Amino acid sequence: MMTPYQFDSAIVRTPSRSVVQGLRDGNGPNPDYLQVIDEHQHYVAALRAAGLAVIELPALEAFPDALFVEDPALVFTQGAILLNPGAPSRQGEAETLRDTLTDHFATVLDLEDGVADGGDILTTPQGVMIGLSGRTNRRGAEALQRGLATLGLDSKIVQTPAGVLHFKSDCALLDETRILSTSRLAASGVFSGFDVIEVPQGEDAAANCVRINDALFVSRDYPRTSERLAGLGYALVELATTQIARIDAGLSCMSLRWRRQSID
Ligand code: CIR
Repeated sequence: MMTPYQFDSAIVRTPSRSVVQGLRDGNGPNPDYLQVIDEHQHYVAALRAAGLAVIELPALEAFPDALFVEDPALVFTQGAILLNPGAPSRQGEAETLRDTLTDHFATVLDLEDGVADGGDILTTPQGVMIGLSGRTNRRGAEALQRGLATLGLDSKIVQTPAGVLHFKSDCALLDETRILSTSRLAASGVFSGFDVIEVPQGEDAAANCVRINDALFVSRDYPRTSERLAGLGYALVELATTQIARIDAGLSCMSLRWRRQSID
């Protein structure tokens, strides 16, 4: 598999005013709409600065969480897969991406069974990991394996820790050999064969960073994680995530990223 953090293209979606009603675990405060817009605009600017051509889709008031385009679809050089998000309020989001994906990919597959969220999918040089979670069930994961196989991609099904929204809420690929992970996920042994960097205690939400070409996008709210990663030589792009964190989101969630041509 090609290096899975080299990208030249991305899809994002402008936040809607309804984002203040975005799903969250618990009864925390609403995010502020204008501040979400600000966080999103800085993120899009960082994608462009990293060299990506960014397709910006319009806000969808009917779907408060639709700015998190990572969840309703998967994209690869080889093709795209429309998923079936596990949260009932998000299930219509996949269909809203169909035309855009058809415009940019020769192959667009549909998840044939079950539910699965893109936030549960980690693409590594060793294959695609599919985390079972409250949003991705076994039927969805197995259907996804069939779709990935159609695209020529190997995958395996793993478990997301209990109480964690998505597999990638707790981990990210840093480079060909390294994974950033929370201690609770690393302890499950899913990353044997990788060099695992653990997120410092108390900064679990920092695990949802995203490597894009030479840049590592990290949240500026987790200074000990940033210090650790900078010390390892990564070129950090620090971004505000305080508002999207109120609705359980992080940096990977706000884009679908791919490379048009394989570089193998
Ligand atoms: C949700 O609960 O679906 C949204 N409020 C947050 C989605 C975050 N997406 C992700 O981790 N990939």
